[in-house]
Amino acid sequence: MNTTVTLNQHVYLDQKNYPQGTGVFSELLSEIALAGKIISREVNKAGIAEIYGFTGDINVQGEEVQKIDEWAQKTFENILGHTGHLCAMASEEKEDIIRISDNKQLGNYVMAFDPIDGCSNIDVNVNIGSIFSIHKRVTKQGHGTLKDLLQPGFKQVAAGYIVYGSSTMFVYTTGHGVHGFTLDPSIGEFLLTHKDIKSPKTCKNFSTNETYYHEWPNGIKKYIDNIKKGGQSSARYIGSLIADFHRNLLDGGIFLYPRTKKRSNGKLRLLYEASPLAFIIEQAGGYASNGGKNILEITPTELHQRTPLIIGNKEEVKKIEKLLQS
Ligand code: FBP
Repeated sequence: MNTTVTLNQHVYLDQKNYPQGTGVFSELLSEIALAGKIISREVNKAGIAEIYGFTGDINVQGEEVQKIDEWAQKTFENILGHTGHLCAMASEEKEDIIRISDNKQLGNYVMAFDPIDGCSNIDVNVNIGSIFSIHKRVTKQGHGTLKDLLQPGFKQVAAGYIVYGSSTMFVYTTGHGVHGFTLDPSIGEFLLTHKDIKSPKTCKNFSTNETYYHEWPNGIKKYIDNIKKGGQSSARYIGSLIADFHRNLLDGGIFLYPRTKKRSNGKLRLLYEASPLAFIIEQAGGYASNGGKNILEITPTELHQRTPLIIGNKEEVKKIEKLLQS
């Protein structure tokens, strides 16, 4: 008989890997999962709930704010701000640090998150996702500061994402493998369906927006030209990072959003997108690079820093690093 393991049970057991486990992670991850369930419910009825379209505001990235993005932002902020385990948060949608309310308890962790990644896809019913990254604070007490949030990825203590697709999945790591859970809407629980995910050794897919081909560095052009000649990988690009990443994680592949002439630092954000996914892929046996350096070794200097991102099959990412250096 198959044993059913819920996300909460799994996190609780996972925590035993830490000699000083206090139950904090169990609570944090289960609150993130709660936010995910609420967002999933709304995403599933987005058309009916009238949350398609824009609010009329422009966010810190200079992009029009989608209604669903603003709504998901508030959901994360409200739920996670009440846990008592965070001393600060940062979101792709907010210019500054999100301060925990003065009447709430402060904890020892900080969380960076992207409430909805790829939200421009929601109006056309394409998979989207939420991403989170947790660090232990480095300041001693009080409200968290930039110092707590601007830490390199290798210091993350947990990272994960929720993908809102044909089913809703929660994928996380605390540095002891990568585990995936599928939401059973009939009981409202995430159940373990993908234990100890390992990135396949074969590179079945390559995912990139080839519109930028003429703006790419030569190394990237060469790599993509070669991969096409080889004929062993298929082009698969959804244009929704979590959807592309998730498919490649399970199926084998590589995702590239390199620098271009117009975007010398790429498009994706280090704190909210690249760094958490780099932690996950490394735990699954893959690798993430900015083209010259391991993403996890980059120390951010600002909250909304962008980075080129090449992530997935380790051998292929290393190959690209070499091409870019030659
Ligand atoms: P947003 O945060 O504005 O949604 O941008 C992120 C993203 O949509 C990723 O999900 C996706 O991988 C990428 O941008 C697509 O960019 P492009 O349209 O340039 O290919």
